[in-house]
Amino acid sequence: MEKKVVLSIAGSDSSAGAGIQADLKAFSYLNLYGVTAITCVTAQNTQQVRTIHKLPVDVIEQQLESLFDDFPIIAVKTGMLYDEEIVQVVARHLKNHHLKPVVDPVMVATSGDALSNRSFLSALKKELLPHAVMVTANIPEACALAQMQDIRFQDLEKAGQKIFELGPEYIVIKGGHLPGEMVTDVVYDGKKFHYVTLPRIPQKKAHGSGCTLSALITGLLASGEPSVTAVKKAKAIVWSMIHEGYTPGKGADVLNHSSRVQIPPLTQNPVEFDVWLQLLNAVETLISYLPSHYIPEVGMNFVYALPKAKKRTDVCGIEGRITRNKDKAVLCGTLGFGASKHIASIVLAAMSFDTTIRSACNLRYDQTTVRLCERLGLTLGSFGRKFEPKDVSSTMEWGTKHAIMTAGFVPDIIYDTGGAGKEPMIRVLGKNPQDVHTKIKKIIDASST
Ligand code: PXL
Repeated sequence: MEKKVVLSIAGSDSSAGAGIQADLKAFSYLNLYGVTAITCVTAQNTQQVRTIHKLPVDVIEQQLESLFDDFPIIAVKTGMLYDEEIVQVVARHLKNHHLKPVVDPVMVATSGDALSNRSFLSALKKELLPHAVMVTANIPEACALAQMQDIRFQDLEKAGQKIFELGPEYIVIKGGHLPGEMVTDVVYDGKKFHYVTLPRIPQKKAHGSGCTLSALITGLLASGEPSVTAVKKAKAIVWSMIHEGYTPGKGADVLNHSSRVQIPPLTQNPVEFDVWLQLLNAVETLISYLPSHYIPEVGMNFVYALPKAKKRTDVCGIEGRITRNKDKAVLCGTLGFGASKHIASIVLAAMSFDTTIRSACNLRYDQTTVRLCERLGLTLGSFGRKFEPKDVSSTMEWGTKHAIMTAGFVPDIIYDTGGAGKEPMIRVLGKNPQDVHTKIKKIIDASST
C-alpha cells in the first residue's frame, strides 16, 4: 500500500484536541501519511494552556531535514510557529524544497492563551505568507493580518483583499466569531469571493477546529482537490466532527475524528441541509436502541424527501443501509440524496397523494408486529405481490399506490407478506423522520411490555 505524505509543522497539544495531534488525526481521516515537525511543546488540558516550551531552533531544523531527506512530502501545513526565529527557519526550508504551505496563522488559543510572541506577526507576513498557497484566518487573526480594528460581515471582502496583498494564492477568512445562526467562511482567490455557509452548532466549544480545518484542506489539496472545493469539503467534514464531538475532560469539547462521521451534502441550500440533518438525528437516535430483530434481512433504510420531491435524487437516504451486527443495529455508509431506491419510491408514491408524507423507514415483517400496530391505533395498508400487473416498472411504486387507493388515504403502515424470493416487509410512513421515529418507538415500547 502507498499513501501520500503530508507534513505538519506545528505545536504539540498535550490534550490532543488541537495542534500536531489534531493534524495527524485529520491526515489519517483522509487516508494520508502525516509526518510532523514540532515547534513547541505546550502543557495544556481541555481547560487551559499552562506552559509553552519552545524547542531549540536547531532541533526544529533537524526534524525538517530528517523528513525532507527521507519522505516524498507533497503538501505542508504550518500551525503554531510561535516567533520570528521559527518562522524564518520554516520559510527557508520550505522555499528550498519548493513547497508552498497552507498557513494557519495561530496566535491565540480558543481558551484565550497566547500561542505566539510579539515578533511572530511581522515575520509571518514578511517571510512566510508571500510563499503560501493558502492562509486560513479566523476573525481576530484576519484583523491582525489586515491591520483592521474590527471585521464585520460586510468587511470580509475588504479584509480578504488586504490579506491577499500579503502574497498567499488563496485567502480563507472563517466567520465563526461573527454573530448569527449561520457561520459563513469566505474564500478569495484574487478574483472572486466564494461564500461557504453552514449552521452554527450551538452549545459546543470545539477545541482544535481551526487546526483540523487547515490540516484537512492541506490533505484534500494533496489528494488533488481544487482549492475552493477543498475548503468546502474540509468545512463540511469539520462541521460533522464538531457535531459528533464529545467532552473527554472537564473543559472544552473535542472533535470526533472518526472515519464514520457523517458529512453533510456540499450544498448551499438550507432546505437540503435541514432534510439531511433531521434524517441523521433520527437515524442516530433509532440505531442507539433499536432491537436487532426489527432489522430485515435486506437491511433497513430510512429516508426523508425534499418538499415537492419528484425524483429519487430529491430523497435523502442511507447509502449502505442499517444492518445487524451481532445484536446491534449499525449504520453502514453515508446519508445522501439519491441513496435509496425502494424506500425512496415508496415516499415518492405516497407524496403523489399527500405531499406532507415525506419520510419512511422499513422494518422486518412479523405478523405480531402488524397486529400490534393495529392495536396501537396506527392505520394500516397493504398490497399483495401476486396481484401485481406484469407491466409495472416499480413494485414499490405500484404496491404503495395500490395500498393507498385501497385505504383511501396514506396509512401509517404499509406492509406486504412477500413472494418468491421477496422478503415480506413493514414500512412506517410519516411527515418527517421524527414523526416516523415516534411511531417506531411506540411499536418497540409496546412490544417490550
Ligand atoms: O487551535 C490553535 C492551536 C494550535 N496549536 C496548538 C494549540 C492550539 C490551541 O490550543 O494548543 C499547539
